[in-house]
Amino acid sequence: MSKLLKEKLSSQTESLREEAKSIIKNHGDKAIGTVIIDQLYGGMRGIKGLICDTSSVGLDTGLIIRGIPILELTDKLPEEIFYLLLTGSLPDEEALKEFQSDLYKRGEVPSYVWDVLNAMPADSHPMVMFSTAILCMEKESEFRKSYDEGISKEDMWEPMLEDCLNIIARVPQIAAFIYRKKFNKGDMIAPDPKLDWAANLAKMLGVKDEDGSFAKLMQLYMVLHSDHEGGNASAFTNNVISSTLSDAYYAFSGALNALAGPLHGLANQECLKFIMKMREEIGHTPEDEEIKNYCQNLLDNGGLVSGYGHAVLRITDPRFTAFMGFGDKSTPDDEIFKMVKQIFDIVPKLLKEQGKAKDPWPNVDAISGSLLYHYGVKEYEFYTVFFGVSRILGFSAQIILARLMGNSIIRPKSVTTEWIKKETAK
Ligand code: HAX
Repeated sequence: MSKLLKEKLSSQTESLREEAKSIIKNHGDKAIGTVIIDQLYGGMRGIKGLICDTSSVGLDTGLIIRGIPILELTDKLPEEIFYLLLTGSLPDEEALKEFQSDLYKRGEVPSYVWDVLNAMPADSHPMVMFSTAILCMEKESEFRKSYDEGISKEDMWEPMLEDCLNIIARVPQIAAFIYRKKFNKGDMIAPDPKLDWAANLAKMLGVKDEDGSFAKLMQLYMVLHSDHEGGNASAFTNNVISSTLSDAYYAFSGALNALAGPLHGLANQECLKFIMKMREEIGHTPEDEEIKNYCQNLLDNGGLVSGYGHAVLRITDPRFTAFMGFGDKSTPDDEIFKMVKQIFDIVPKLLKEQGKAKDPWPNVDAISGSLLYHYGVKEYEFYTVFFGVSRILGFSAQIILARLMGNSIIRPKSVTTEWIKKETAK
């Protein structure tokens, strides 16, 4: 076990619990908002109903991790980001080294996972394979074992931490296995103890990377996708499942299934698909006017421009900006990357003119695929798996803290249409 990480968390336990108790005691009955009927029909959008301390997303700031804007964290390692998400501060060198070596020791994936993945139909989506791989490891859960042995509520965060660290350590290998199996890339590639978590993922995928820039992309990718507060569809699913005292294997598998929807994490796959289709239908690398006409036509026919719009943001997603900076440096002449930039110049204006989308700006999914494609990961069905590997850092931090705080089971109230009709008739 990563001693320094556990000690750090342990030392915060009492004050965090006292703080929550005092807030509830002194302000528990204060209203912090109203709920209007529109929100019941609109996916509960904007209703403040959860506490999540790992990160926040401001409509005009984007992702902020423990008070630090994401654009100030782009040179960090995902391991450092996990430490920050969980404890509120970045690790020093000693804590980072200890944490990395702990993760490496936990990295062995049970062999039955390979058997399960090998037995799946060849046309299974990589997200189905990923979610299944996590779920089939549930029998490893220390949390469930401890629960069965009668662990007290106060101590539940410890086996939850244990499970999460085991899963974090194993997902790069699982993702790489899925990639290599599904797309016939050959045998598994072993991890290298000298490499960090993201660099190991890059290595095990087997992508040609002579100058190490694909490993750098993986590092940035894993940092940018690590968390996005607690109310987005996958994080919410993760929180709901774990609030029933289900363990992390159940929670992550379920959360990944939510991430796999085209309005959420699958948008990165859909976005690249959209760009390739546009290029194919136009018949050549399109000029600005051709992109404008194509997108206008799509919107006129009720289509969605994948990678644009957001439930919370009202600015260009800073994660998009970070990827743009990477692409400008590393892949400036790439044809698809250039199309992403053209679309960025054109689509916000079209969405504003259409006047439906509340946020006409690009989100992270509008660009991530173009960079992966440049480095030879052309199988866009796989892209959401990268998102999931990274987001498991945030899922983990959120449910470890939820158990540490002893959060209640999540159970909002639903009402019937009849009830609404009666209320509005009053
Ligand atoms: N293209 C066309 N129309 C869009 C649009 C887009 N990119 N974004 C929103 N709209 C439309 C909506 O479909 C909705 O239309 P109707 O009223 O006809 O139903 C209207 O504009 C209002 O929607 P909104 O309130 O602005 O957006 P929501 O909060 O309901 O949904 C979404 C936010 C991200 C789901 C939405 O913008 C969307 O579908 N975008 C494209 C898919 C996408 O990029 N998803 C990834 C989001 C980031 C993420 O979660 N990554 O994992």
